[in-house]
Parts: sequence; structure tokens; C-alpha cells
Amino acid sequence: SEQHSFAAVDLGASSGRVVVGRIGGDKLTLDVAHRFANEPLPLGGGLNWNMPALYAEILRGLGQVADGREITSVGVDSWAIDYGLLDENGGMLGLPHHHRDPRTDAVAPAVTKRLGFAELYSVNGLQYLPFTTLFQLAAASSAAPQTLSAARRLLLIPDLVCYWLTGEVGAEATNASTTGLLDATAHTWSPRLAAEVGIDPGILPPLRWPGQRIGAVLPDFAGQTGAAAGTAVTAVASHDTASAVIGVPATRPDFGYISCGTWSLAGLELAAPVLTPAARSANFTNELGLDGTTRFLRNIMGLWLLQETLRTWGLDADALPDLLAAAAEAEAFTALVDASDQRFLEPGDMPARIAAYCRETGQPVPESRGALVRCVLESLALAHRTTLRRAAELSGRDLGIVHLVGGGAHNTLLCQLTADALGLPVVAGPTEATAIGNVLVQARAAGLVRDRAQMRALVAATQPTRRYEPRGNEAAWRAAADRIGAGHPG
Ligand code: ADP
Ligand code: LRH
Repeated sequence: SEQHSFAAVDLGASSGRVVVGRIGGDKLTLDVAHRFANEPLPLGGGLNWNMPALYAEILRGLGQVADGREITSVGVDSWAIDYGLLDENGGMLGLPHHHRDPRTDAVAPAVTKRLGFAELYSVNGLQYLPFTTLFQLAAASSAAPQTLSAARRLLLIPDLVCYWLTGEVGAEATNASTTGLLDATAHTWSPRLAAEVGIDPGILPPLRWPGQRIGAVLPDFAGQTGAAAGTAVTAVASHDTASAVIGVPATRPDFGYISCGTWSLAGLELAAPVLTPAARSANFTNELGLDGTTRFLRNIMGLWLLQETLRTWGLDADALPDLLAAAAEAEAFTALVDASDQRFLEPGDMPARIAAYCRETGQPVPESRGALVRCVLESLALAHRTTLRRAAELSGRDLGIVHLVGGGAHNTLLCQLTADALGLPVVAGPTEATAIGNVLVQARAAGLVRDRAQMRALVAATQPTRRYEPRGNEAAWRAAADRIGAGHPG
């Protein structure tokens, strides 16, 4: 049958890529056309995203993709929560802030106290994360009220990129669900919460849904990229985690997923949100997935711990294989940290923070680099266990298999430790599940695939994965879990 090509722009917190996915019949192939680093830019004392630089890389990537290939449409996804503001002429009011910017440190607890966590949770269903859009806006409305009152539109990162490509504004719903301003049950903006944090609800654009046509690539950009003018831009599940969950190659219903990159997002796909007091006090989030599903999950610090450790040591990713080999040789369970602890959120000296954590909790401080990396990976595996088991309990669902997707699927030690910790098989891969989920939603809009089950079957049949069996040391992992407690956030 005929093949169609789709371009996926996928911006992760540490790197971005422009990917071409080809779909036809029972085939799905993926080709990473352009990969680029995503380096935050400290500007004016804060931590910002360098959106102009990222946009230039996106244009470069789209240019390569368009070169000699017919693209049916383009879709854009990125990390969630962060946003840009447009003025009345459509100009961007400063660079978007990074969610690791400390500007929300004091504001988030104060706003939570004022509005009440139970009340907030009953509306937006979100776990407490100090950097949720609603808290960032509260911080902005006290620190930079003029900027906020000059704003005519608030656009999340993928929506901002789509605006630059097409001139059309909108708020894609899966990503809008991470702002704290979306009603988790009604799937509409909450003007009341917007007003509570000091913004004009009118700056929130109309919602749009995965699969909807956004518009056509503007002629001047078509000129720059070599893309055919008029190429369609399609709304995908623009929250990268939502796209990653679509790209999970699950073939049975009792699966849990871990989208493991800079963050580790561990949870379940459910038919409806779980807004119970138990889910709230376990700090589980209810984000919106494809077709109105709920992504019931928690944020775990993820490979950020390892990235910042390498940066502190002055090493780059080339050093990973040797470090992981040393970690595999290091003694097991000497020190463990709570990989959800907010003290690890901001950029900084991760080995020093881990050492401080160990001292505070009466554990030995990892002495070698191998021991420290072991501590990080065991702590992540433990958080994967605690989170997924809790998700199953809170939702009354069975958990029989775990899919780990994203860059973390390259980390064989982490995958094995995760299987051991959970006592369940872990299927690792695809590493580019997010780009695949992006492509699949475009393919559905073009009529090439039907539903989530068919999308996942296609991924399972076409993409390489690796299966890890648990090595059966439940007693040791239970003891480790007892040492760290339930892994509650700070
Ligand atoms: P994000 O989407 O958040 O930018 P990715 O899904 O691209 O993140 O994952 C990036 C992470 O994947 C890196 O921080 C690194 O820890 C891990 N990773 C990537 N390639 C490898 C590899 N070859 N071996 C081990 N880990 C890897
Ligand atoms: C992962 C992710 C995650 C959000 C965070 C800001 O890239 O989108 O789901 O919590 O970034």
C-alpha cells in the first residue's frame, strides 16, 4: 500500500530532533533527520529557554526533511508546563522561563496554601510540582506585572512553535492539562483559577485536540525551509509525555509505562481521572492523554540526576559507557536517595546533594564515581517500583508488564534494576517513542491508523525492543523501599 511521510518535531528538555516517520500498511519506519542540543540560557538572572535558537534548529531540520521528500504534515511536541507570552503584535515578550528557574520557590507553597491543595486537586487533578504553569504565572504576576498585563496570548512551547510556523494560535489539550488551569473532568479552561493567579483568562487560547488541522506552513517559512508552502501542520498530543505513551508498544491491557529521559514519568493509562484523597496524598497526577484518556503518573527526577552529575564532573555523554560499567560492578544497596525529592530539581552539584542526603539519613556516602552512579540508578529503579505499584493500587488496576521508553531505554543497567525492583518484565524501547507517538497521531488524521491499540500493535511489530526479566530479589528491594519510605515529595 501507499506510504505517507510525516515530520515530527520533538523537543526534549535536553535535546531536540526532527524525525521523518513513514507509514503504509503494516510498516512504520523512523529516521532522525536532525538532532540538536537544548541548552537553557540564563538571561537577566533567570533560567530561560533559548527559543530562537531552537526554532532555527527546527527550520534547519524541516529543511533537511523537505529536501526531496513529500511530507504529508508536520507535528510538534515538547516538554510541558513552560510558556511564552505574545504582545498585541504577536511578538514574544521575553524568553520563556525554564521550569527549573527558582522563581516559583516561595510562590508555589504560598499559592497552594491560599487556594488549598484539596481544592486545586479537585479541579485540575495535578500532583504538586512547584513549577506548574499556574505557579509560574503567580510568580510572574508579582515579579513582572507589566509584562503579564501586556500579554495578549499565552502559548505553551509546542503551540508557540506552531504559531511561528502557521500564524495560528491555540492550546493543544494534552499539554494544556499540565498548566493547572484546565479542569481535569470537564476538559475546559478554568477562568476562576486563571483569575486567582492574576491573569486575564482571555489570554488562554481556544483549545485544540490531537488530530486537528492547525493550518498551513506560512510561505516565508516555506521559503526558508524548502518545505512546500501549504504543508499542513497537524495538532498532535503535544505534551511529549502524552506522545510517548501513545508510542508505547504495549500489546496487553495490564501495562505500566515509564517515559524515561530527563524526567522519569511512571504511571498508567486510565479511562478517567482518579481524584480520590488517597491519590491526592500520594501526589499522583491526572494529565490528559489521547482520546480523553488519563495519564495517571508521578514525576520522578529521572536521568537529570545523572546528567547533572556528569556536568559537575566535567564529563560529557561519551563518559557514560565507562561510568555505567563501573556502576554495574559497584556494591548493591549501599546508599539510596528519594528520587522524587525536590532538592534535586534545580541545576547544581548533584554529587554534593546526594552526599548531603546520605549524611542526613545515616547512610554511607558513595566513595567512587561508580558507587555514586549505582546509587542514582538504584534510587531511580526504586522510585519506579514505588510509583507503579502505588498507581496500580490507587486505580484498582493490575500491573503485569512495564514498558520503559525514551533515552533511558539505552541504559541497560537501569532497565535491569527496574525489572528487579518491580519483580516484573521490563520491555525497553523504542527510545524515540515520543516522536513515534507524534507521527502516529498525524497518520491517524490522514486515515492510516485507527485507534490506540492498533497504533501500539504497529509499534510493537516494527520497532526494536529489549526484554529484561526480573532476577528475583524481592526481599532486598522491599528492604530498600522501607529505607526510603513511600517516596513522598518534600
Ligand atoms: P529528553 O527527551 O528529556 O531530552 P531523552 O529521552 O532524549 O531525554 O533521554 C536522554 C537521556 O537518555 C540522557 O540523559 C542519557 O542519560 C540517556 N541516554 C541516551 N543515550 C544513551 C546511551 N547510549 N547510553 C546510556 N544512556 C543514554
Ligand atoms: C517531560 C515533561 C514532563 C513534565 C516536564 C516539565 O519532558 O514534559 O512530563 O512534567 O517535562
